[in-house]
Amino acid sequence: MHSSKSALLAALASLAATAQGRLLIHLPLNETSGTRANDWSGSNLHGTYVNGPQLQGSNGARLDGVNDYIQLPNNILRNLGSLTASIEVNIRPEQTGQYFVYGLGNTARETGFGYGYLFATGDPQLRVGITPTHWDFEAEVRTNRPLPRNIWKTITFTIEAANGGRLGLYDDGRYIAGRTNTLPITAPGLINSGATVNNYIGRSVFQLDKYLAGSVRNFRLYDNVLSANEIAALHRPQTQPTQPTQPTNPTQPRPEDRVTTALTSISIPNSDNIRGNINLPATSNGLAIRWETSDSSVVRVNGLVTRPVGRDATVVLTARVSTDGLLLPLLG
Ligand SMILES: [Ca+2]
Repeated sequence: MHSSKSALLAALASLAATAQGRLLIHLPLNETSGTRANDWSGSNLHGTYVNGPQLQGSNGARLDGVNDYIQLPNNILRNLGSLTASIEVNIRPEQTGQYFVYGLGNTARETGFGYGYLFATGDPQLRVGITPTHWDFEAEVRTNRPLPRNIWKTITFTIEAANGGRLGLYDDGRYIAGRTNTLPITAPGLINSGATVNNYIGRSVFQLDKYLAGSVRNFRLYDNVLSANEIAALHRPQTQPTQPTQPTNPTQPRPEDRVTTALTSISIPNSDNIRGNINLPATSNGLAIRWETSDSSVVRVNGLVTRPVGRDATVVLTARVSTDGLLLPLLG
């Protein structure tokens, strides 16, 4: 039984030549094995999975809440005057205590306390902040409620240190809060003159804090404050839970139906406004996908994007799915 079909999947209409911020790091956290969290930004700022988180592909990295975290490279805040940091997090009900979704900065050796850092946490309210020194100098933004459990949330934090300074907090791409205190805002790059070694996802810079009991994916760091539209585009619709591997109905679908279902299930986040590399899925509905591109100088079939200079570009990606059972390798 063999069926083959292809579909014109997406016309990438506005591959913007003029983004407001440069993407410094993008960790999809979609690995399924190994200890390297690959950076798709092109900066080669890969992270490291520590203490064995469960790597669940498009469902992200599941951190156990005991000691799992992702170590980011040293000094990633160096030279940053402003930034946008964004992450998707799905926190579990078992999370208690003080914890960070991510913390970038340093831990004081003598005390085990954070000293110079920025962070996001979900409790007792969703909150982000930055301090050049101790916690009581955190310039912060907070909401009035905790991060909800068992749902993917896109949390985006902006720091604009110039022009008097501004902080922003966005929930699923929507601006929800401005400053909630009046402490001075530090440029991220001024934290310990840019030398930071305790850069974590899923772990606090305070040694006694809890670890994150939740899943994370798509950590992004930009070197400037993105526009409201760009931040809205970082949020993607809820990904459906993974389909059960065994259908409850014993009747096997016809091959052509499986192919059609696989093709219609493919989606590319933000395909109308591509700014970084694209996460092109290798499979859909259990079938391998073979990608073709109309312009490999802009978008390669492995999802690597070379942004055209001074113009927008339209690239047609074609997904080809068949039931011949061969897992076709993605070509570079
Ligand atoms: Ca562990």
